[in-house]
Amino acid sequence: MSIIEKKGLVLSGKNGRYTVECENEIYICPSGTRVRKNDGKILAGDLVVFRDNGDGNGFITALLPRKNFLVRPPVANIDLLAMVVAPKDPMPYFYNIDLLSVIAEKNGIECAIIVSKNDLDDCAEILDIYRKTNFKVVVTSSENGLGIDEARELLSGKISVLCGASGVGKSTLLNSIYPYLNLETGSLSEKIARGKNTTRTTELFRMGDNTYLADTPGFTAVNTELYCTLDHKELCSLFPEFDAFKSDCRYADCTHTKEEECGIADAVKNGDISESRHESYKKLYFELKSIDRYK
Ligand SMILES: Nc1nc2c(ncn2[C@@H]2O[C@H](COP(=O)(O)OP(=O)(O)O)[C@@H](O)[C@H]2O)c(=O)[nH]1
Ligand SMILES: [Mg+2]
Ligand SMILES: [Zn+2]
Repeated sequence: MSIIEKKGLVLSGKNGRYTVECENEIYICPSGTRVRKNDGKILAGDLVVFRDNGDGNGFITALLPRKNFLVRPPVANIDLLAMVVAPKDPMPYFYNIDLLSVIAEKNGIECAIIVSKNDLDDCAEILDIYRKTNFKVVVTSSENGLGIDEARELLSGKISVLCGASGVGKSTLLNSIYPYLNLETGSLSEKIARGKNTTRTTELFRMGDNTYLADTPGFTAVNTELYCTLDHKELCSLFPEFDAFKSDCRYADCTHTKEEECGIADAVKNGDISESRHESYKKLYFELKSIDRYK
């Protein structure tokens, strides 16, 4: 009998057994130790080659190259980091958003801001800040349906990681975007949150054709990996909207934190770069600088 090899998308994995989707079918597949030894850990979002056993089971024979991955949440081949932010309940904490955007940027992942709860309060501050970045910004309210189609469109055809502080309205938003999925309120986040306490695996949820979502319970768990991989000297390049103004700095080695005649600081004064983003930059710059990695 000939062996059929197929290409599939890993949705989840635990204890060396993976759930792999291929042409709308689900296969349960262990992976060979040789694959894990040569190619490393297999993550949700990975594309793999597997042997179809013909009975719903398979066997992973190769891990295909990734375009990117995150350590936490552990997901590969991410198209979009969608950060959900509300004007209040809870109040936005812009530093956390910017920190996440830096991690995304470092990993070559596009960022978007989904403003939630627009019915609750004025979103002008959030819009002022993020419309000056290259992030896509969508304003929504699950209460009155504003922006729900636009948010669905934003996520469509992509593997997205949805994140945002607890209570910001992620589960409610997903129910508004995908009512036909009948998700229990909180089901995505809570399912993952439970999983996180015991393992570090993450599950991708299929929301529609070629549309997958991994949502994460909160902002809290990203810092340590970040500090291991980032250098304060590269930080400026991870705030993409700063780039156009760097050439206006007087000093070639300008850190854009306190120098005179700094193109970034001038752009903030002129309203081309948001002050909040620059504040996040400076805070993170000094935090990274103070870490002695060689201890
Ligand atoms: N006014 C208003 N309340 C919302 C909206 N979206 C969510 N909520 C409420 O905010 C609370 C937290 O929502 P939830 O979806 O559980 O947040 P999560 O923790 O991010 O998943 C719930 O009480 C929701 O009813 C919205 O668009 N407008
Ligand atoms: Mg939730
Ligand atoms: Zn400068």
